[in-house]
Amino acid sequence: MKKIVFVRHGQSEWNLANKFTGWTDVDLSEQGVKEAEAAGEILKKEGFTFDLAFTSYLKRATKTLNIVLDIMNLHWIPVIKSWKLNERHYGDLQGLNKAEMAEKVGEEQVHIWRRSFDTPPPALDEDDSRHPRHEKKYEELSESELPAAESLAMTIERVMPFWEKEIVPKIKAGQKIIVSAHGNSLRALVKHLDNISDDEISSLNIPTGRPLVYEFDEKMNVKDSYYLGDQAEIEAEMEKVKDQAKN
Ligand code: DG2
Repeated sequence: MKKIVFVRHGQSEWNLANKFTGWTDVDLSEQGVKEAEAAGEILKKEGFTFDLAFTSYLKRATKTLNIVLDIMNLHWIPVIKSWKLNERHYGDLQGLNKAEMAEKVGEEQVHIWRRSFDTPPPALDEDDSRHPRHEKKYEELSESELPAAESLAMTIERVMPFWEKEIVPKIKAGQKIIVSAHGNSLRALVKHLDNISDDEISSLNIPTGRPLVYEFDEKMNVKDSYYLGDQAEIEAEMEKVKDQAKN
């Protein structure tokens, strides 16, 4: 049976502070570290093992992966990092509090910024120090690849070719893979795998630190998908993500 495990990083400092994060490279919170540990423990308990791991360039995802692999005694497996698995770039919203913004501009506007399919948030100026062109780790990106703000549709345009080219062939070759990424880069993947429409995807929310397993048949059709862990807790965590901008 071909499988892959996705995990959204554990709670970050800015998830805790309820701030739009995007490409801001914030650390895990104390709770986030615990969530990553719990993810490693449940994967171990359920008998999972991995040959290869993928993650983004952002430390909340790479650290989550390190913690999971360490707990599973798999710290030695190859890890492929790519900016293509980074969170959706939240543009000029990065650093702003989601609930405070809802008070200021209304919940509906914040919902559009967070969950609309193809409306990007306000863009960063090129000379803004938060723009990725000022960061060494994004030196490899071409002018057209450097985002100043991304919608989910724009995120899909970079995540999906990476999925098809770098990840799918390795699943087909029988490798057991874990991907540690972000709320919206994972929503891009889940949208594709579950064939979710552009409208329906707005109601999908991914909790932090919960392993999400996809099983495939020989032709890479999805056979099953499920979160590991207490299902009622996971549902409640998804609701919390959904309501993050509510006061
Ligand atoms: C969150 C997602 O990204 O936020 O960028 O603020 O998964 O890296 O914590 P993550 C951010 P929402 O789209 O759920 O508001």
